[in-house]
Amino acid sequence: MARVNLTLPGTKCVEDSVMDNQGYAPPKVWRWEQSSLADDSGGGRFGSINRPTAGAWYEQALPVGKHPFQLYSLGTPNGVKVTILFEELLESGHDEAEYDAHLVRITEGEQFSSGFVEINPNSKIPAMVDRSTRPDTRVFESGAILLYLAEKFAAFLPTEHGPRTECLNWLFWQMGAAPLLGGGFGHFYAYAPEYMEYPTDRYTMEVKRQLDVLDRQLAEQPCVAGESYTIADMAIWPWYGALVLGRLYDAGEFLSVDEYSNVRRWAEHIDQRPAVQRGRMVNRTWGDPQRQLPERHDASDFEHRTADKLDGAEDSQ
Ligand SMILES: N[C@@H](CCC(=O)N[C@@H](CS)C(=O)NCC(=O)O)C(=O)O
Repeated sequence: MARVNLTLPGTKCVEDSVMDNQGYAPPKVWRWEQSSLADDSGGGRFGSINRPTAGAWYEQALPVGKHPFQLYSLGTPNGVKVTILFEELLESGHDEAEYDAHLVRITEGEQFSSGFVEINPNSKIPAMVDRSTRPDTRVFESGAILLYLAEKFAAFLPTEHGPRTECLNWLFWQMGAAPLLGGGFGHFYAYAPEYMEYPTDRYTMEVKRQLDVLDRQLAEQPCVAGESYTIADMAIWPWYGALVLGRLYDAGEFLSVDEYSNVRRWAEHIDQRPAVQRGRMVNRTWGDPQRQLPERHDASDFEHRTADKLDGAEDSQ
């Protein structure tokens, strides 16, 4: 295999790094070794749901509730963005934003049912159907869902050209940045079957740079996109807010998150919002049972249907 031997000042020789990696060299053509990746021992925590092909694995229709919006999700940071927005809309008086939140257990492969794939061919939560339109409208990708709802209710998205553009700048920043935090840093720090220095260094560097971007932005203003709280804050908070609050990957000390005092101030402020506290509970199946609402079909569910009040609380994720 030919490889350029590239050495930059202050870096390790690329050739050396490759050889350090237990002698692994990629084959000419990569093939899916189903046996090694089909369970959690070989492919990391999510090894059992990884396949190199798209499409449904089995036939099953999605459940449908009574409200205009049907959300199919799980209380991960990407899912929480949307449940926070729904709860904020309801809190601010948009009664037509009532929603059913159905649980999708991604570790069980429920995102590969035919019903789910019909509304999101990419098989990732969150995905949503708006049943108040004719025909129904499917929306997938958390950023697209936030934008869709914000436009539909003319809320949490500035209308003036300049501020609206700035809000969308940060919304799309989050969509591009978070895979490096989740799929990069989080995967190698928290989920990979063993610790590896090269990817850990690479993604730690990037995540700290992203936190610095946010910290500088929040030094000048209370919210990410300016004076007002918008869908940009709702998109960024479940990832970067959770990180500085020490709730993500147990990585607060490792990343020295206390260095980012403006991000912390912003994160703590948002954490106090009642709608955010409710949004964090929806489709959550781990942690304190009183803070888990596996499915939400009514506003009263927060009081009556938390995991501690249901038969047999679900195991943590
Ligand atoms: N860009 C997508 C990412 C969604 C995503 O990665 N969802 C994860 C959970 S946070 C998922 O469904 N994973 C299941 C899988 O990979 O099969 C979004 O923001 O909606």
